[in-house]
Amino acid sequence: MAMAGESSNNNYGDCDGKSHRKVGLVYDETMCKHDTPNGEDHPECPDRIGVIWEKLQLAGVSQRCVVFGGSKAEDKHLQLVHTKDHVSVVKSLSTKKKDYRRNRIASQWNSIYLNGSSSEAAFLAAGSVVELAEKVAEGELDCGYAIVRPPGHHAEPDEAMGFCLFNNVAVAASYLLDERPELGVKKILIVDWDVHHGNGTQKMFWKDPRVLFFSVHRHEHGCFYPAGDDGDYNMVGEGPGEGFNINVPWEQGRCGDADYLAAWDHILIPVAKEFNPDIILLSAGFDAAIGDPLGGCRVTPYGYSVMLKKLMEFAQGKIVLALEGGYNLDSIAKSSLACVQVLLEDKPIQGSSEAYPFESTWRVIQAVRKKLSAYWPSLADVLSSNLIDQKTSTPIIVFSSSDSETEDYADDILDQMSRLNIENHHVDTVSTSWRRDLSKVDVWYASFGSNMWKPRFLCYILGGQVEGMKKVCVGSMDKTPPKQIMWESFPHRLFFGRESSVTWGVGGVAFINPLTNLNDQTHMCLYRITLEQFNDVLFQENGLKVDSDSPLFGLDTLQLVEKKGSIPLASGGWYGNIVCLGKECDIPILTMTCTLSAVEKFKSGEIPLRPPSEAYANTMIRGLVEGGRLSEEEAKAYIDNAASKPL
Ligand code: Q9C
Ligand code: ZN
Repeated sequence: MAMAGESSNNNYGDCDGKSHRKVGLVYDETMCKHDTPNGEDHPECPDRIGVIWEKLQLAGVSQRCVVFGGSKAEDKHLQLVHTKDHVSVVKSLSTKKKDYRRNRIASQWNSIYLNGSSSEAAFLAAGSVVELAEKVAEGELDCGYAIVRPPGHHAEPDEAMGFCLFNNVAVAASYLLDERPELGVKKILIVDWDVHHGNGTQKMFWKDPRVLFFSVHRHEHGCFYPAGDDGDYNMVGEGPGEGFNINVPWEQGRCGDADYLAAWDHILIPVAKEFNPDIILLSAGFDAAIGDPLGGCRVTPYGYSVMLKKLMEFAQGKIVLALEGGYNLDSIAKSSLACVQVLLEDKPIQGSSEAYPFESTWRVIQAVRKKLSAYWPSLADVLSSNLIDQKTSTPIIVFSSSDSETEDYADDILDQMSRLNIENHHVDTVSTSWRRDLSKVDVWYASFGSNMWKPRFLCYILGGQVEGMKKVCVGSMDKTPPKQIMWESFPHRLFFGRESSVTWGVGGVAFINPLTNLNDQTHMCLYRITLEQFNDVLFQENGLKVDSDSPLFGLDTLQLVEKKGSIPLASGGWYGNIVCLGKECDIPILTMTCTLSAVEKFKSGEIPLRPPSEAYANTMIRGLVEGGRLSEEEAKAYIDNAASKPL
């Protein structure tokens, strides 16, 4: 509660002694009423804007902004980009008495649902972006964020699509250019970072050089929504608008901060400098965010804040964000908060991203630069090989090419969310110290289970998933592949136990008895990696996050295991015991298995012995065969033997 004498409705400003920018926010609960007609679940759900608003309030951020309720768009403003017909069809939706009439209309469009409140919400969404853009253009506000739904960027002149009824951002841009010339807005940059291509916006300004449209989106050669060639980088605009349409079409999902920031640094920012916009409108979908169920990308709140910050260098910081997509409620709330904090300029951006762009990202960026260099001289230089050598290669991934590939790895997503959350930034700085030391020491990691198949092991280094796995690996922080690989046999008993695993489903996984037994020989594939990477493998094998601020297995423990041969770790996981199998080239050979006490429990039956699943056994067989260690028959017999003998 505010005390007497204190201003309780101090909308923005210097309550903490610092000066902030005047940031507008639009939020109106009425837009929550647009919903599916029968109450079925849908990703574009009413709660989306509610959770964002709640987050901003709880963080104490909305209180420092100037807050507006929505206002309805006027027909004549909507008709700047939409046909008269389209505007009147959307308007008529509210007067339709029966759902089935609306359902009929919805079914003529692609990916649209409608209810009795859809029309009102659509008019409010568009009108709110218009109002906010007007206030920023006038200088009454420095910048702002319109938390609106339904989204807009898929809506075309004469049709709704992709959850969008009116093209909110396009309406606002045309309003400034055509209806308010006295405001002096002559050039508008529209940036669309929604994971989907802004096909509607592209169409509306296709021949218009006053609007530079930049869309970065998952494209997959035209297989990702809204499928087709519209989002291709060859689509540069036409007539006077030629060169004023820029598409950055990702060839794959899983793009993250590094990929987006590379597109910013090597395409958008240089072009924006040349274009020199009077204002920026941002189609701010948050469905490229990590954890989004439709996007399959990995942009973090930190990534969004850096992208936004870079845009604020233009047009004296006049920028208007309008919410587009974004379907993970937690992700969109956190990403929105990060953006509003940047708009407020109230603290430095904190966080870090350790990954490099994908190889395919550099390919796309180079193609875009080449195509657009005819119009934007700053894109003409060829990118240096030092730069594009900094990349993450894509491991073998078995994914569907649908618009969702995140279902299978919720756990990893949650791991990464907490790791990369801007509120947890300190983790990165603390954890780097042990990493620096351990990155200088090499070890041989001796694998005897599925990791014998190199592509499977590489998932622990590069991240990813191969055939047979039910879960994606996050990979190591250091993605350098193994420096050397070789095979050896060791006198330890191989066996299979546990009912099921997260990665392989029902069936046992491989262990060795930490004690030697000269009657047993276990084939192992040895990978020469750093001790830092070994820890990241250990974390992942034990279901732990890789962002720990201390290693599981440090230099002191390395010394100890070389002396003792076997030591248990405080991992709590199934592979909580390190065994030193000897040395090769003066480098210790380490493996990870269960503890001695677990072996006793396997023997007593307290923990079950179980043969491996087919997928797991096949992965081991592939490793042994492709590694040239055994023939297929030999490999099969070897595993059958280990799986059937009593301990
Ligand atoms: N296979 C926005 O993010 N998906 N719209 C349809 C059909 C539609 C996304 C999938 C995705 C629309 C604003
Ligand atoms: Zn989208």
